[in-house]
Amino acid sequence: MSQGESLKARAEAQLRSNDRDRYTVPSSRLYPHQWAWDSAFAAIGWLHIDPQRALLELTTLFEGQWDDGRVPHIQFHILTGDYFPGPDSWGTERTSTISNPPVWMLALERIFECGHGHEQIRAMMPALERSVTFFHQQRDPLDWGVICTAHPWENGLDNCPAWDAALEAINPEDAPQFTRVDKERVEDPEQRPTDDQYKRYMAVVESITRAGFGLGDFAVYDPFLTTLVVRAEGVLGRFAQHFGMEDVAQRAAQRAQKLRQGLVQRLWSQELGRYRFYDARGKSWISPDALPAYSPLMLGDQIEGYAQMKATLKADFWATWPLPTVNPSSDLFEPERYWRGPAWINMNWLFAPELGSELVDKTLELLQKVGFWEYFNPHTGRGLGTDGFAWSAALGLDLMVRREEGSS
Ligand code: 2M8
Repeated sequence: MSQGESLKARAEAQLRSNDRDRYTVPSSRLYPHQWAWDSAFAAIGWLHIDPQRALLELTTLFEGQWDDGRVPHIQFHILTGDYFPGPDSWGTERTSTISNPPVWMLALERIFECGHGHEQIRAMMPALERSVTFFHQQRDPLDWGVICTAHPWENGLDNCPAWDAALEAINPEDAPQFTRVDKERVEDPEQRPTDDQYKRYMAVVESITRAGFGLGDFAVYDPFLTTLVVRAEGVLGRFAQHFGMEDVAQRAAQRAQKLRQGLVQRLWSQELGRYRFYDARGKSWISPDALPAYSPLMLGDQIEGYAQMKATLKADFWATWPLPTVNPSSDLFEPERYWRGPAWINMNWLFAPELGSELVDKTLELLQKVGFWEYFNPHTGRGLGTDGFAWSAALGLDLMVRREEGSS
């Protein structure tokens, strides 16, 4: 068996071990429920094993969609009490109250372009559109034409330095009493957020509940989430065109255009050569030299700053095992702490189409050597967080297939 074949076989075995029949858990030990963006990434892996299983992953995900369109970031299909915060803490029966980057659209596009699920996707079109319009309707409090994230857990980069200032303004004492379970489930609790950060996360959850599940005390305009909403609109538009739904295609194009303009007019900084975040509650700019600040690169070479950002990523972010989530030369860089420096396979997958085959080769080499860890020290390659992590396996599998197809 070649190295590639053995990595494929291991990725398949990993996904099967995280499989809960209708959905995939990110990690059996640390994250034993259905997370939205993890599930979408898992579907991309399932596509290469069993396309019907990939579609089932996403139809299960949409069972949890709220009437206002939001796809909740966690669904608790089984009430096990083995994850904190569970539904009681969110004030719901079965879901969290925030959404996640709408990468389910990217997963559906990958399934669609491989020739599967056309009828299911056609039937899902109204739900898909609502999953994206939710962000326009409920995540733009200043009417800037950009999307904000309502909780560090909403855009998924939980511990990213972009949230530090806005979290500082949250009173940790507003959080109810709670006991964390995550720290017992990783080898080294130092790789997880601190207790103080957790109190602030929970205080933000409380504020969202108080706001009737609208925006609470945390609202940070975010180039990463905005970029992924633009990409989701692009997929929606292409599906709509394929199905002859001209009005949907037109609406998606208009919304995408508004966000592209908003990104450049509101968040681009010529001086820094990257995009900034803006704290809509504290009314202040946040400009960490972190990977998500470069994410509009994913929108292709028509976006402001494309060449400059690409050059920076290929120079400053080109660690032994790219891509670090914070520039290694920045004071904020911590190579082993969750989203503050480590490399993550989903970020590599998202950036790979723009950064090319070297990134894909490095990513696959890392997975081959180290295994399907949650995140990786970008200098040493050490696997961090939990092992047996679904999206590392699923996206590794997809990168392998793309490399073979010559389309990475
Ligand atoms: C991490 O987030 C959860 C909360 O949603 C946690 O720390 O408990 C993040 O890495 C997030 O991006 C990911 O979706 C989730 C499950 O893998 O874990």
